Amino acid sequence: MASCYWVAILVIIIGEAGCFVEGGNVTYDGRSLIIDGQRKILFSGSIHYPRSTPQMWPSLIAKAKEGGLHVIQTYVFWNLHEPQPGEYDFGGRYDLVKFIKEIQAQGLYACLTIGPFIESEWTYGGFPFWLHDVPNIVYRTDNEPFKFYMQNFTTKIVNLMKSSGLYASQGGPIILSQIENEYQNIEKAFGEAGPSYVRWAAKMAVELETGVPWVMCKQTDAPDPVINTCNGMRCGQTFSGPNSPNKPSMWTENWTSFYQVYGGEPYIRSAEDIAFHVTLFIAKNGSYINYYMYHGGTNFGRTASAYIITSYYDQAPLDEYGLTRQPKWGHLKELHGAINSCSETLLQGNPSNFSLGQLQEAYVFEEEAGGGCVAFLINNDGRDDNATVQFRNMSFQLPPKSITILPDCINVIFNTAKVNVVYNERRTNVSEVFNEAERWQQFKDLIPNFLDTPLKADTLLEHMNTTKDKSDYLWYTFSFQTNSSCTEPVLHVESLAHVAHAFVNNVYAGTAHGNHDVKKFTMDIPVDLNDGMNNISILSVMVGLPDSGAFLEKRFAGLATVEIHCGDMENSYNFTNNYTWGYEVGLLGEKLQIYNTEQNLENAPEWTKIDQYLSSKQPLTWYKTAFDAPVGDDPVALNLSSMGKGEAWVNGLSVGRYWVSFYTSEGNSSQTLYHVPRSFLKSTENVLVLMEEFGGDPLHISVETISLTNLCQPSFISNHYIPS
Ligand SMILES: *[C@@H]1O[C@H](CO)[C@@H](O)[C@H](O)[C@H]1NC(C)=O
Ligand SMILES: *[C@@H]1O[C@H](CO)[C@@H](O)[C@H](O)[C@H]1NC(C)=O
Ligand SMILES: *[C@@H]1O[C@H](CO)[C@@H](O)[C@H](O)[C@H]1NC(C)=O
Ligand SMILES: *[C@@H]1O[C@H](CO)[C@@H](O)[C@H](O)[C@H]1NC(C)=O
Ligand SMILES: *[C@@H]1O[C@H](CO)[C@@H](O)[C@H](O)[C@H]1NC(C)=O
Ligand SMILES: *[C@@H]1O[C@H](CO)[C@@H](O)[C@H](O)[C@H]1NC(C)=O
Ligand SMILES: *[C@@H]1O[C@H](CO)[C@@H](O)[C@H](O)[C@H]1NC(C)=O
Ligand SMILES: *[C@@H]1O[C@H](CO)[C@@H](O)[C@H](O)[C@H]1NC(C)=O
Ligand SMILES: *[C@@H]1O[C@H](CO)[C@@H](O)[C@H](O)[C@H]1NC(C)=O
Ligand SMILES: *[C@@H]1O[C@H](CO)[C@@H](O)[C@H](O)[C@H]1NC(C)=O
Ligand SMILES: *[C@@H]1O[C@H](CO)[C@@H](O)[C@H](O)[C@H]1NC(C)=O
Ligand SMILES: CC(=O)N[C@H]1CO[C@H](CO)[C@@H](O)[C@@H]1O
Repeated sequence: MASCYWVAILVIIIGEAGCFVEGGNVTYDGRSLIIDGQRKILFSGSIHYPRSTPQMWPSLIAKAKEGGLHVIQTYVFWNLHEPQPGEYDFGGRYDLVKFIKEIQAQGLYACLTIGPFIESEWTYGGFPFWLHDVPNIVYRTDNEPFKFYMQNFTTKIVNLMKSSGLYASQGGPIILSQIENEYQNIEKAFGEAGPSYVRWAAKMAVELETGVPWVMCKQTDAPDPVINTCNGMRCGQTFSGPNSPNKPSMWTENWTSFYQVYGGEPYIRSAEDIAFHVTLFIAKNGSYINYYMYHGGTNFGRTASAYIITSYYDQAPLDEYGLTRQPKWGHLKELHGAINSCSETLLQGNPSNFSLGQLQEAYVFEEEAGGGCVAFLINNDGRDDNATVQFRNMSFQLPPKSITILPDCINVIFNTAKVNVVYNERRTNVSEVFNEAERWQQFKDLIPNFLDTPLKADTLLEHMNTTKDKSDYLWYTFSFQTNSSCTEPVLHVESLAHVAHAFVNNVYAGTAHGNHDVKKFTMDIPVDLNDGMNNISILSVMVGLPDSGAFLEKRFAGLATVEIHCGDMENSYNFTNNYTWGYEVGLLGEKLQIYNTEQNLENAPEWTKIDQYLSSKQPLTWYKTAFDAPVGDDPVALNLSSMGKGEAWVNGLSVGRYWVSFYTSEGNSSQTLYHVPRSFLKSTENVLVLMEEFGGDPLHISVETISLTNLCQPSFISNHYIPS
């Protein structure tokens, strides 16, 4: 097909580390991608450059290569790269070109998932918030303003890659690009405009002439020559296949775990289950598999989307700290080795499949007479016993819910349920505890009253549109005259943001919060009112912006109803509408950039000593201390289990939000350890600053190092097997 022809130049270049990377002509047919005329079965893994540090990239990529991957896939994070229209940032953790060059230096391929909508549990799905204020914009549909900015950014990225020679067609490592992301999930919401937007996006992308194929994931109507691919946990069972016989069967996101929300337990997907579904996909003609995530990393700063914890896909083959998680990493490495050893036959052989029993089947790839033969013997029966099957006059014992690989149709080299890898576990070693009050300083943030606020409005304003995402925090304030007939007053607040802290006449009155699945929450707290004038200040907090669904630009967050109910309901006050509200965006400490090590002396905050006995009771307080880097190279984490909710900075760099006081149904914090990359640290005098919203106890914070220990008994991990 003419449209499947990709112009390309074959170049061989010498990568930075001195190993050879062959770039070239990337095409495809119904069986696989074809790179320089050679069909390929490719294992890929997602590693997102801003979720780790440039200092970590070489070792993450090296461990991915050692684990048998051929490709590293990353999204491109629009909000980081274009913080204001036409203003770009590609430095430090955002250095996409450096990341791709590191992949190339290690002799791997890259898949660039531009999006530029990426979802990815990333705040606003990767969109810069300024898009919200573009007049008449509707995201991700046939809307001129949106298409303008989408095309503008996509072009910017493609041109950046081209100018660095990074496409395979130029001799670089990028063999694939993605446009849009799981769009079919929301396509119906846009009616006729949905399919026409898909056609526009495909055409726009193809016209950028990258010289390598484009994919659209979860998009069964991806227009030619864009390849439709599968995302999910079990694509060997769920994928309806390519939409053309000329396109290969590709799985662009095979979830190794699942993202975790505050209040949620980690999702533990066993090595055996992943190996089963990957092997099934290969057995059914699949030729490309990407692990989402291979390394999840850390949602530094305020980059996580609504209610998503700071640690991202810690259960991936490489954990948050970049340590190999066993047996997951090793078992998949063995699987990749087994498939690589017979990939020639898989790609050249004729596929056939037949039944071996009620719940057993064989998938066979056999070359012409005298050639190779590969068989996959599948036991779909999850019950305890082995199934005995006959295959080519030989008897095989197939363990429950497993696939056995025979690289020559005779000998077994791998079974997905048989783990031959030594299990490991993480250990922490406490390096320093800050349990002396003298080591800490504190700064109590200001609670603004109605009269102090710079912005007034006669209605409740929408949270995101007011903060412009400059801060998680928005103060809603009002003052009112009470009536002595209001007995037992209760402040009633309904909110569509994530958290609300109420202060009455500068005194903390209470807190309420929502959760990832239920957007609206209600707060009813008894309050003490003065006779006469009262000041009510409610701090509305967002824990990340939403990242999914149609009409993201129209989402409403913030306070929706505010009333004071008196003992007798007839005497209630309603402040929801037709009342003058005062607003303040962000906390005073944020405006002072209190977390920065270099302070502007003129308006430097007044830090004070902390009182050992009162320390754990104070809301909205900043804490500061200093510490030395732990000796050695082991990864470092802060143990914040004594804290409530807030954000932490080390040497002015945010290690992310924390929320340890949000317990799971089993009574655990979703995350207590917070990664501090080694590159954030100096050897001595590292400044740690925390913003604590509820009043946690800083005296029990510790700095810890993380290391791995091998386990003799794998029972702990096996118990967590989640059957499919
Ligand atoms: C690219 O590969 C295709 C298929 O293998 C081949 O037909 C085409 O001539 C190649 N193009 C170049 C420029 O090498
Ligand atoms: C993208 O938009 C910026 C202004 O925001 C403009 O300077 C630039 O030329 C545009 N680029 C393209 C490729 O349209
Ligand atoms: C694999 O490909 C062959 C040849 O195109 C086809 O006959 C067979 O149905 C495919 N198998 C699956 C499971 O799709
Ligand atoms: C071969 O595989 C296909 C796709 O998995 C399946 O629909 C079909 O039933 C299989 N055929 C036999 C004979 O088992
Ligand atoms: C299996 O054995 C039968 C008779 O014992 C023989 O006819 C057949 O060719 C054998 N098949 C294979 C694949 O070896
Ligand atoms: C089940 O099969 C596996 C692999 O074929 C074998 O190692 C194991 O001993 C068998 N188990 C039983 C109980 O037969
Ligand atoms: C733990 O840290 C201490 C120093 O704080 C060190 O002496 C000890 O060897 C470390 N233990 C491990 C297992 O790393
Ligand atoms: C957002 O705020 C601006 C004022 O800053 C206002 O003009 C606009 O109507 C608001 N939009 C929405 C959707 O609330
Ligand atoms: C205030 O008090 C008067 C009586 O003193 C009563 O009539 C009125 O309803 C009260 N207003 C509110 C809002 O409670
Ligand atoms: C308060 O006012 C809001 C908006 O006008 C209204 O929806 C709500 O029902 C009122 N509350 C009561 C208790 O009347
Ligand atoms: C708003 O409140 C004022 C007095 O506070 C009142 O006169 C006016 O009627 C109210 N308007 C509406 C629409 O309720
Ligand atoms: C395409 C696909 O398989 N999607 C599934 C991925 O896994 C999640 C969680 O198990 C399911 O909800 C999706 O339907």
